[in-house]
Amino acid sequence: MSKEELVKQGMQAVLDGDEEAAMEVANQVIKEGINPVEIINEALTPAMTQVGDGFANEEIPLPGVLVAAEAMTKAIEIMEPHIPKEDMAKKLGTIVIGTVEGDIHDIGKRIVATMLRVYGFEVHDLGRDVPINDFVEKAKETNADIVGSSSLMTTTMGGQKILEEKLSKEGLKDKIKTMIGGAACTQEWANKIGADCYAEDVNETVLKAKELLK
Ligand code: B12
Repeated sequence: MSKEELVKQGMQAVLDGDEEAAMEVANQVIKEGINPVEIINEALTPAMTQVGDGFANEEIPLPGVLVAAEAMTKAIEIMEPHIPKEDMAKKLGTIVIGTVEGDIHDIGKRIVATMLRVYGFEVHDLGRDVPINDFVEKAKETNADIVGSSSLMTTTMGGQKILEEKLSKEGLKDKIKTMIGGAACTQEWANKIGADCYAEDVNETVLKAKELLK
């Protein structure tokens, strides 16, 4: 099957929230020797973004979002071990990432974590609903270069400000760069709290993470 056909089917599987179809596409991608990154970028992420927008416009109900997220996650789980990894010797840096306390949205953060790994970063993904202290402790433990936090809700983005304050208090702001992302965040918010950078999507995240470490 051609890549174009798999992109089309992958998109449709996520839009329909069809887990079986998404897994079938993932298996086909591996069988055809296609780089899974292309399918994640060209099919799964745009489809999930479309579903997210549909939910925001009240065109897609909540269960529709959940099945779409599940279909996407299953496909990524199958493909992730087959993503060509950069030579470990070329490790670009260490990143601790997570979704802030009180916030369970993790689809975008997981995509970001996967892609950062693909592009040569050592990524420690703390998951979602992560206490702010855990970001700081993990960063110290792993000697992290960057701490990335995701927040999709206005009610939880305050956690990112607390994170900046805690890092400053521990004297770590000079050593560790911070990145923020997720639907609630903007460049203005990053400026306001003193985060080193804001990235709107996965491609910008990878680019800016590389820039931060230059
Ligand atoms: C999917 C979804 C859910 C799913 C989450 C499933 C999961 N496992 O993640 C479920 C159904 C569980 C859910 C629950 C809720 N949700 Co919801 N949800 C969404 C939705 C529709 C899509 C989010 C998504 O996955 N988008 C697709 C991904 C690919 O995009 P992304 O997350 O933005 O990630 C990209 C970038 O932001 C960036 N990025 C992401 N993280 C990071 C991190 C770093 C460091 C960087 C650099 C970049 C980066 O890169 C990613 C890839 O390109 C959004 C709407 C929206 N437009 O965002 C609402 C939305 C975020 N939810 C919302 C709300 C209110 C809720 C609930 C409170 C609903 C309720 N009443 O129960 C609960 C929250 C529970 C909680 N405590 O967290 C509101 C938040 C409003 C606000 N301003 O505060 C939104 C905006 C919907 C709306 N318009 O009302 N939700």
